[in-house]
Amino acid sequence: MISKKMSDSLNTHMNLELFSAHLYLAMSSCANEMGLKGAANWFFVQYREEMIHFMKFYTYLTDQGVIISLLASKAVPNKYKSLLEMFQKTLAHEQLITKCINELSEQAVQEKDHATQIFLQWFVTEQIEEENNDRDLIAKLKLVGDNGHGILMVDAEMAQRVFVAPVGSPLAV
Ligand code: OFO
Repeated sequence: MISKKMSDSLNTHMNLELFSAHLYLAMSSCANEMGLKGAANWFFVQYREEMIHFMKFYTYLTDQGVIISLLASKAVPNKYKSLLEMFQKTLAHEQLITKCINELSEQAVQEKDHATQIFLQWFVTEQIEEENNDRDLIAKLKLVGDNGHGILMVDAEMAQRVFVAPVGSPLAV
């Protein structure tokens, strides 16, 4: 049985995953408007991944008999100067998510909540990949700077990203 304190913390984080989805959907729209169709695709795939993360929390909580609370979502930024700025903001956001996941894991350990510890393990690993992807793209975008041809090459690479629903994921949105 999950404690009220633990389920409240997971519920709060579930809403943050939904915020992440909205953040990246808005970035997809911005990239599209900048003419960067590959980046628009990359952020749209990221949006779909965040919806899976959201649904993983939703399913875990409902499977534990918790009635979830959807909080009013905050407006997300939708103005960026460059693709580099978008990825710098993305990395900062993912570092925040990593910190939150680590705090949730710590709470689960303190409460000796083994089920929640196991549930969170997937996210601990996932966050390494999330941050690493962002750092790679930031490094490439810094290398090309303002060179339009270089940006289009990075954009073409981002067009290759394909959404793959994780095995056993609750919902492929
Ligand atoms: Fe759900 O990992 Fe990003 O936010």
